[in-house]
Formats: sequence, structure tokens, C-alpha cells
Amino acid sequence: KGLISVIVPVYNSEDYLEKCIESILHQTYQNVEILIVNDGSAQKCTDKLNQLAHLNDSIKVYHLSKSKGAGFARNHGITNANGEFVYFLDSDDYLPEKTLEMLINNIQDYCIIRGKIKKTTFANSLAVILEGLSKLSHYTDNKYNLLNNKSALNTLIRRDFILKEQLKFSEQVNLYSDLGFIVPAFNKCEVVPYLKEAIYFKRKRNDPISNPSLNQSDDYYKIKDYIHIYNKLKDSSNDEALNTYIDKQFLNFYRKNIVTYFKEYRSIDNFYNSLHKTFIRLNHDLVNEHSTVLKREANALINGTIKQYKRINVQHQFLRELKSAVKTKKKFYTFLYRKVFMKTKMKKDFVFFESFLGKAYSDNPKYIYEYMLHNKMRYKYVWSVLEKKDIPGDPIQVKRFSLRYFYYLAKSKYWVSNSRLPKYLNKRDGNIYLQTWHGTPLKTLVFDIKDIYSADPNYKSNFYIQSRRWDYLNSPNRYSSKIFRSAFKYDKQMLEYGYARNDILYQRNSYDAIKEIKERLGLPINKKVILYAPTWRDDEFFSRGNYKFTLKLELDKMQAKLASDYIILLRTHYHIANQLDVSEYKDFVIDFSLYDDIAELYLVSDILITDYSSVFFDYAHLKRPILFYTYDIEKYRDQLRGFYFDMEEEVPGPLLLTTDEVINAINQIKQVHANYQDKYEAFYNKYCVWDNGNAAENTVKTIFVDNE
Ligand code: C2G
Repeated sequence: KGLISVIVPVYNSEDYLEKCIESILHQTYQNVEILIVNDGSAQKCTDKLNQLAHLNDSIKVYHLSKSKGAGFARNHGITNANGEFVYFLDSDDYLPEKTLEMLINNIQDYCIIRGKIKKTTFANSLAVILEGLSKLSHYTDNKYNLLNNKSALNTLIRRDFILKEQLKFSEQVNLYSDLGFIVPAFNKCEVVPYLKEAIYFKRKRNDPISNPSLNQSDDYYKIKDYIHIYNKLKDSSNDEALNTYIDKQFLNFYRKNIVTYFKEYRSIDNFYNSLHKTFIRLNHDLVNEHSTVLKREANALINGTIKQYKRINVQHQFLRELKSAVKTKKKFYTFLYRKVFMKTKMKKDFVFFESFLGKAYSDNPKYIYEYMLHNKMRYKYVWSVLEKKDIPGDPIQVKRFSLRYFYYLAKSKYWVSNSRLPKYLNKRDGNIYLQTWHGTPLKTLVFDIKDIYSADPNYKSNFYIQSRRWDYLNSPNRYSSKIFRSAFKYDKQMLEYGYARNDILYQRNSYDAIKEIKERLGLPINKKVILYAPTWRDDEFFSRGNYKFTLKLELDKMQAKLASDYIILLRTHYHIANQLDVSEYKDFVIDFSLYDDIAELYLVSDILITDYSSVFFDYAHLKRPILFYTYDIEKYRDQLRGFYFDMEEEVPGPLLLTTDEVINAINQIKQVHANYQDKYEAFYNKYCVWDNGNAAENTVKTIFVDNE
């Protein structure tokens, strides 16, 4: 069987390149040459490429001295190809091992064959292919449907067909250059066979801010290039079916991308003329299949003036928003938020608080609030909660995402939150947002995370939008300040006073105060207290934001060995949705997962057991013993998150892998604690020295006094 030339354009994709090339080398079909075209990448990527080029003789690398775009690079590959067939693979994507074999086995006498493109956010997706079940389908009249992804990827094409039809990727555009190649190619084939078992993994990249893929380019360029390519295709098409296809595609693009772009930027001026010329070319019967809204816009674009078009566009934006607003209650509330509440006057003395997405009355926001309350500052307070809570000072409580929640968000000059507020909020002039964050990081955060294994692949871009609104950020120590700057790309004011939530660890660390809390919590006074507070796992969840926790401490054993002297307070992370049933360990294990404030649990406990949670940075303020139950450290550190430092080296207690080790350590806790004395001191000096009980005061003075 014939040689396949696999053409791989490369542009700054050093993180993905190896996976891509290995996936070609591991194909079951081996008669392959690999043509890599380096489109003027930065040195880091070029170096990586040169290193990989030695893996195999079949790899040929072409370096372009400056970047000319993926279209140019692929054409360069075609010019240098020797194969009977040509296949395009992008340098951040990869193939299951049988894809090329399946395509070539099924191309028969056709010029082209197409496989399925699967999007993935993971570096190691697996395709399960059941031998013998693959079935070729043939597309004729409906062949253009295969092009819905606007891409020339996962298509095996005869090279002599490319040469005969002079197929070329468009070099005038950065985006959609594929269409210039693949649309005429499909046009020349009466039948396009399609094999859905031949899979191509297209990586959905997770960092559109620091390293965007082409698809993640700014909408302005997308629109510019799409209008260009549409007109190009239109110039060369004389076939009715093709005309209909590209007109329909254009109208969809207009509806989905162009109109929404105008909504956000009102930058119609840039595109009016080219849209005017483009709309004149469209088949009017197709325009008429669309809504009245779109028809009026088309009419204004063809026959009217820019002023008319703008007016109609604004009206239509409003109608579109209204139409979407009536779909769900939350959408309706956000509509009112934007159109009504945001137009009323902001209240200078309203402060809006939220902790852990409304799940708790706790953490830095709680202690900042209580400082203001006790000092009788003249503000009105609003707390966002999931259900009504017992909060001192009787503040206004609003249910998160209720109508009142949106009303008070719009009205309040000050926002104080320890995690993110919704993406669709708008900040207005004078609005001040204090982000307190919720811990010193051990596990890498946002832009420092490579692969996102959690439920939300848009995590980084959402985070970026949400964090642009922060005006102040609390930092617990110098180490965190540095990380927050890079991991959040935060460049505004950092409040380096320590954490308000730790004030209590300095103010109430006394026998009487602890006794009072124990009594309030109903804890026995004669038993020692162990707090077990593990964190969550990115890859264990029921759904977005609802994580699952499986208890790996063997409570039976612990009860048998420890119950006479100790009780255990079990405290799962606020992301954890399942409640663990510990009823059989009554009197030994008490579940405090739903208790609001972990700081009080720190105060009453004699020993902390945790894992990769930031709780140990706070607990260390008390200088009491800490044990690390890190049964899954390798997976957690190496696959899921990555750490900022070596736990074994730095943490102030032993890393334990089994329940027995935990029990042993507890039985000799004095000795264990003494063994870690030096490390503990170094740890305290690095992470705990900013706190002295005054963080809330310092924060409040900066935010509320300075901004009067
Ligand atoms: N927390 C808690 N109970 C737990 C775990 C955490 O109450 N069992 C609270 C603590 O206040 C802790 C905070 O939630 O400091 C953050 O928890 P982490 O386990 O550190 O996890 P995460 O929410 O992912 O925070 O920069 C901070 C962290 O890196 C991210």
C-alpha cells in the first residue's frame, strides 16, 4: 500500500509536540513520512522540535524563517510531499494507533476519505475501537455536512488529486484557511466516504490567555478572516449546491459570531462595508428562511445606511437578550440585573459578603465582617448564603442567585469574597472588590496548572475574566504573594497583612476560650481531639462543582486503638457533595463537615491530620502537631495538580501512607512532634510570620477608610 505524507505545521506547541509525533510513529500503518513545518516558532519550540526530529528517519523538518500561518505551512508540506496520500495533523493533536490504517484500508478508488474528529481536554484520551464493527458511510448530496467543523483534519487525500485540482490552503487568512482547501476538494468529489471509527483527537486547549490556539483568537480576527474566505469561495464557485452551502454557513456565522460580537463591542464601523458587500452576494431566498430580526438586518445592510443598521441592531440585541431572559429564572434575574438594577444608584455604604460560594459563614469574609461589626462602623451589610444562617449583627441575608442577590450585588459599593463571583457580573465605576482568597497554595493554581482534570475545561479563561475585577487581594505570606501574581496574573494591590481568618488563632488560643468553644460544640472536655481535614480530588466528581470523597482512613482500627483517649472530628472540604456515614462510630467520630468555621475546629483540636489542603498552613500558627495522610501522593502530585514545593522536604510533620502508620504516629505524638521541631520552625518562619491577630483590622483600614 502507498506512502502517506503526514504534514504537521508547528507553531509554539512545545508542550504537545512529543505526544503528537509519537502518535504518528506508533501507527499500525507504517508506510509514512512525517513532514514537519516549523512556522517560525520561538526558540523553545524549535529546540524541542530539533530534538524530536532524531527519533526516526521518516521525520523531515522544514524551518520557515518567520511565521507565515498554518495555511502557508501546510502548502509548504504539500510541495515537499512524496506520498501517494497526504494527511494533515496539527501539532497539538494526536491519533489513536489505528487511524491511518483504517483510512487507507477504506479509501478504495475514492480521492478522499474522512474520519471523525473528537475534541478532548486530556493528554491521554483512548479510543475504544471494536474490530469488525467499523462501517463506511457514503456522503453524496449531504457531503458538506461533514465540514461543519470547518476543518481539513482527519482527511486522507490522494496527492495527485490535490495537484490536478490545484488545491491550496488559503494564505491570506490565519483562521479558516482550511476552508480554502477542503471546500473545493469536496466540491470535486461526487462521493465522500466517511469512517466514524477512524478517530482524530483534537485538543481543546485550556489556556486561551497565555497560549491561545488559533480557534481561541480574538473574535475580531475570526470575523475578518471569515468574511474574506467566504468571498474567496464565492468567487470561485459556479455550482449551485456549493453556493447554497457557503451562503448557509455564512448566515449561521453571522448569526452566531458577528451579531454577538457587535453586542459586546458595538464596533460595527469596522465591518459595515465588508458586510454590505458580502450580503449583496447572498442568495436572498436563504436570508428569508431566517427570523424577521435577521431579515431586517440583512435589508439594512443591503439597502440602508450604517445609521439604520446600527439602530436596528441595537433593537435586535435587546430582543435577543429578552428572548434568552425568559428561558430560565436565573437568566431573567441577570437580565434585570443588567438592564434595571445596574441603572439605579449604587449605595456607598453597602458591603456585600460571600464565603465559599455562599456555602458557609466563614473564613476571611466572616472575620472582616465581624471586625467591622464590633467596631460599629457605619455600613449596611449583606451576606450571600445558600440558606438562612445564624449571623451576628443581623445583616441582610440573600439567597445566592436569587433576585435579591442580584439586586444587592448591583447596589453595593463594596464586594468581599474569598472565591470567585459569577462571570456575567459587571463592575461599575467606584465599585470596590476585595478578594480575600482562601489559603496558601501547595497545589498549583490556575495558570500554573498544566492539564485541567476537573469538570470545567474553561477554568482558566473564566478565572481570568473574573479576577480582572479584583481591586485588592489578601495575601497570607510572601510566598503566596509571589504565586498569586503569576498564577492569577494579578497585578493590582496586594494586602500583605496575613489572613483575617487567622486572627482568632492569636486572640483566642487560651484554655478558657478553648473550653468555651468545646462546650458550645458539645465536645467532651476529658478527651483529646484529632481533626481530620483532607482536601478534594480534581478527578472525583458527580458533576461540575460537586465532588466526591471516599474515606481512606480505617475508622474501625482507629477506634479500637485510640477511642479511650481521643475523639476525631471529620471535616471534608466544602466542594464535597456526599456526606459520609459515620453513625457506627458514635462518640468517637463526629462529622463537622457542615460546620461553618474551621478556625474554631483548629482551636479545639490537639492534632491535625490533613493531606494537600492549605489547612496545614493555618494550623501551623498554633504550633501543634500535624500528620499528613498522603495515601495518594504520587497520583495527586504528578498527575492531578503538581505542587509548588517538595512536601517531603518542607512540611512540619510526617507523610503517612496507611492507617497503621497514622495510629503509630498518634501513639507517639510527643516524639513525632519533637522530631519535626526544626522543620516546624523553618516552616513557621516562612509561612506564618505576617499574622499577629491584626489582619482584619489592617485590611479594613485599607479598604474602607482609604476609600471613603
Ligand atoms: N477547608 C475546610 N475543610 C477542609 C478543607 C479545606 O474548611 N477539609 C477550607 C480551609 O479554610 C482551607 C480552604 O478551605 O484553607 C481551602 O481548602 P484547600 O483544601 O486548600 O483547597 P482549595 O479550596 O482547592 O484551595 O490557595 C488555596 C488552595 O490552594 C486552594
